Amino acid sequence: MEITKTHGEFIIDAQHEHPDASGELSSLFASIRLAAKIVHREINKAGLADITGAAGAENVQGEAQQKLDLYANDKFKAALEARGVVCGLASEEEEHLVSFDSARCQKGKYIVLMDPLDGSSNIDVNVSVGTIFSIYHRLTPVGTPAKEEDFLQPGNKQVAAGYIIYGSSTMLVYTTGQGVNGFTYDPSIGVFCLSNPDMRAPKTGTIYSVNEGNYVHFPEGIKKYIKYCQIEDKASNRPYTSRYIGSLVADFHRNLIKGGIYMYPTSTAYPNGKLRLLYECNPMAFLIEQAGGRAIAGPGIRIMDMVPTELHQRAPLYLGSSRMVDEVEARMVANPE
Ligand code: P6P
Repeated sequence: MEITKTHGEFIIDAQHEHPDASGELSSLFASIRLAAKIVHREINKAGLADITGAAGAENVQGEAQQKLDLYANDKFKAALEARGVVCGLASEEEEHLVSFDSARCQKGKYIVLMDPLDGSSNIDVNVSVGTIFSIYHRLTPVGTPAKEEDFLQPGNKQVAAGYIIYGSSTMLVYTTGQGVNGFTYDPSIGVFCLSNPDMRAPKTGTIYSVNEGNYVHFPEGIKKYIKYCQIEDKASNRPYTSRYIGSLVADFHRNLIKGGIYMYPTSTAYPNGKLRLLYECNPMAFLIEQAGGRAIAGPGIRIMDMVPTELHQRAPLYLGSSRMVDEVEARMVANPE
């Protein structure tokens, strides 16, 4: 097979376009690629390697930690620490922020937030899962330990964000603010190859993704939108199709390519929404906006403008094709809580 441009080559080209680039972000991405290859290998033999199944521990959210959650967290943490360009990390699997304490790492000018294995409850049933990451410049002085203020930045300050989806193939999809590009992993040669250059979210679509089991608890505007999706209207290609995998990265990836909207509204179980603002909502919001879509937490509330107050805070999330987000937003405005 003709090898298209590898991710390493793509990053070097991008670096040459920015003469002031120090190569540190390139090095950071090399560590992400390395950890992704290791996690890819374990996921693809999870059933054999006795690393599926709950590890017995619980994460800060009280969710049973699957062994692969912990494994992925450890591999990404180690890879990010090894190169001395990242001074600290926040993770769904870490109750507190991790400040890398070597003098070398404390000179690093980046911090990373991540969900090392989102959707991991699907591992045991062989459904696609993903790693989500978000990268910022640190705010505290280089040479000092990372502090919470480095992590509580609004999403509009992200330097880069992306995900690895471990599905029928493993893909890296990310942005540095210059559009969105997708790279497919070829395990036979161990490289990520450019497969989806300049990914664009269709302005509209016919797929809506939401856990309708929570319907009775949804805000009135969301109920109205779900009914709008289900009512026949050939002129606007309705009824839409309901597709919900229960794995944000998988639902997002499909909707990015085909057009669609993903919604995790407030509910009685999750009065502030379920997804985490810092390492799920913000990175996915950066990606969808760079691809021409929208991401809001409510009417007029752009996800990336929200100022975080806690590492693991949650937020409602409505993101995808811009016109579909417009549609749900209009119904939230017309039916205020
Ligand atoms: P529910 C996985 O736990 C996750 O964080 C997302 O990946 C997914 O979209 C959502 O939660 C599923 O939540 O409540 O519908 O099972």
